[in-house]
Amino acid sequence: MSLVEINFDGIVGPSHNYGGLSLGNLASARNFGAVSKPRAAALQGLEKMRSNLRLGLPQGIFMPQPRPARAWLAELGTTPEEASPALLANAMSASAMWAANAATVSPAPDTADGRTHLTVANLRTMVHRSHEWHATLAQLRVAFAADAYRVHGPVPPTFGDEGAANHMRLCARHGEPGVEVFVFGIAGGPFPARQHVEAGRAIARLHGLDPERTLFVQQSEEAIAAGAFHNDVVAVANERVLFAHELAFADKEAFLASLETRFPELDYVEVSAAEVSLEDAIRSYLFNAQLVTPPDGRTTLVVPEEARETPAVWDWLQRHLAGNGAIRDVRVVDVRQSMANGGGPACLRLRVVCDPATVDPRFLVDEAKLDRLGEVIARTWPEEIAVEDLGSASLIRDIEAARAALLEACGLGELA
Ligand code: SUG
Repeated sequence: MSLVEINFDGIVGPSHNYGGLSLGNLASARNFGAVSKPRAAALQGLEKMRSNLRLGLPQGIFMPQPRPARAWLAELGTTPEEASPALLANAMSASAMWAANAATVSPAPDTADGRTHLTVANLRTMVHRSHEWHATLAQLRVAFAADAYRVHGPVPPTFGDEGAANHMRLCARHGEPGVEVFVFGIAGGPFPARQHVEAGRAIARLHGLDPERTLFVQQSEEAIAAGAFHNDVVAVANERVLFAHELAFADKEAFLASLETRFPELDYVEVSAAEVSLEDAIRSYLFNAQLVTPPDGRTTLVVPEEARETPAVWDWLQRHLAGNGAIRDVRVVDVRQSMANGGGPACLRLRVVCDPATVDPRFLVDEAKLDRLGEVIARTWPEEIAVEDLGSASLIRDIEAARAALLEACGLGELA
């Protein structure tokens, strides 16, 4: 059995819009009311996947969810036609595209029963995301139906859980045992702390993790207050490397000391606040990058265009590359439509270390399949959506038909 890391990207759904629904997510607030471009957004996502395939990385996909979320509206005793504009907006978000919030994943080498465990995130803090888990769970159960996996329902919503966006794993190589780090928030200034420590503890128990190789670390209040609504906005880990902003964690020294005790090979790369302010880090999403190991072994950072456009960030990256730091290469991708809602390259993907032969092949892609998906999207995804039009009957028809066409192209009609 050969274990590799596969990035599963959420395909941007046909209802992608700027509803301004995420308190504490500065981009979402800034772009509230802008006209979205769902077709361009989904095609940008496909191009990011293509670029990662060309790095030699395997690539997976998740399907968009049914929107409007009719089942959720029905639980609330209403329908898309009758719901208030506010409820309808919460039923129309394409936020499931940010697959880093789909689940927390513990690969087989870390777990007591030698299976890969996935716990779907309850996403209870934001109304528009609180109903995602039903469709996500259904999809995970299809993609990871093999014996090699154990897919768990959400932890009780009393304790907020936003999935892999607040989880990091340090290991010598992906297929070897790792140290898992669960990051939680307590306070966030004016903004909510979305990840509760008890959610992480529950997941660690359910996944059968070794307490000696599991850490719980508090995110700094300053980072949340500056707009780091998930830890993956200020830190990212891959194999031996932890790449983080100086102000990411509440008690950095204690965290690094306990991590180094458990994982002496740690290669910690810090960006100081003097070099890159929290504001620039969050605006550019320097850390919401995919830190990956292509087959040539050169640790590569996949950053959004906004990182190149932020001088302090781009200068830092150039200095790091010139100094032969842990990050050997930087790739730039255009995911501007997602970025405008606070979702960078890392938000769009869920990492699963697994044997590709055990994954339902309908969730894996090569370039030819990306071409086919691109054709469906170019033909069926709405070109633009203005928030005022979310209730339009013809738009809703188009959105539902577009998703159905994609499911059919992927042979995943059972998710309808
Ligand atoms: O939960 N944005 C998402 C962005 C999630 C980013 N994910 C990670 N950091 N891993 C969120 O805030 C915006 C929706 C709107 O405003 O319409 C939104 O949900």
